[in-house]
Amino acid sequence: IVDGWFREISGMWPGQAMTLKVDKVLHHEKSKYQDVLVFKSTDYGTVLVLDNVIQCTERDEFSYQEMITHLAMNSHPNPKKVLVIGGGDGGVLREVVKHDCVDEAILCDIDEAVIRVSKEFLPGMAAGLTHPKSTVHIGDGFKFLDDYKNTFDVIITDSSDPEGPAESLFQKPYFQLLHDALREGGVITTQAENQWLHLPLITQLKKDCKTIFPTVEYAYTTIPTYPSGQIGFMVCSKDATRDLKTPVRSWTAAEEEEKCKYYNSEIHKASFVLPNFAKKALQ
Ligand code: AAT
Repeated sequence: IVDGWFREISGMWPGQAMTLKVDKVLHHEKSKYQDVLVFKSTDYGTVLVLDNVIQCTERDEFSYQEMITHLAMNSHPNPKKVLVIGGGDGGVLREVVKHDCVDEAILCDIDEAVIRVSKEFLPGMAAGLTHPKSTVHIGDGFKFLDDYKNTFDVIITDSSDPEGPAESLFQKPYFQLLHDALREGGVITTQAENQWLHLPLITQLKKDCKTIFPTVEYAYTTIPTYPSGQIGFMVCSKDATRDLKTPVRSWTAAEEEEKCKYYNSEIHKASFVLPNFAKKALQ
């Protein structure tokens, strides 16, 4: 923070940096895994930052949390058992339990500090952590997954960027674990970075996924406070006949408006439509 502004400077997005005006620093600590900062911004509500990278702001988090969740959930005919890797703020769990068919939602985040500070400073997201259907584990997602075979209908990886504790969650062995932890017909989504900044990484990720899953697609959402204003998702299914671009379940228009601020079944389809430069790279 310099002169009252937080600047998101990182080698992962060279030569550019999102800048947010700080009203007040609410919390700052070094956890076992990362630097954890929470501040109140002047215009984006409360902001959670890990290792100097913005994880969420109260103003625009719904775009990311709704899309990473409902793209997977609505690509499965009847998800009952759902796992979230990462997502310690609770926002993805909050979205998962909007689906009445869900019996159990389990979350595994590596850092207890994220869960603790979210409960204190981000109650709108942390509500997902204490929902009656939710169970929270603290641990490395990679190691956690290794203990489960043929168990989950949907697995959502809401992870931080590949520099730091989430590095293994972007590599091929992790996707094999995801595949094996799914039941038949299972679906995954993962945080899959930005097409303007990380096209080689996304291309490699898609290639790796294709060797493991029969159906693999990249989708993206718009979000002002993530680098370059967008973030993508790798969406994969164990079912070769599943068309991930078309939801297999949808809420009524009235329900969609009540439940979601960003996601609807039209935007589900549209989020897979890529500009030519990305489409070509990901072919
Ligand atoms: N919904 C908020 C967005 C996030 S949070 C990413 C979470 O992943 C953090 O809580 C972090 O503690 C957790 N995490 C990192 N590594 C692991 C791991 N190995 N196992 C389990 N959880 C992990 C993502 C923001 C994306 C930012 C885009 N620039």
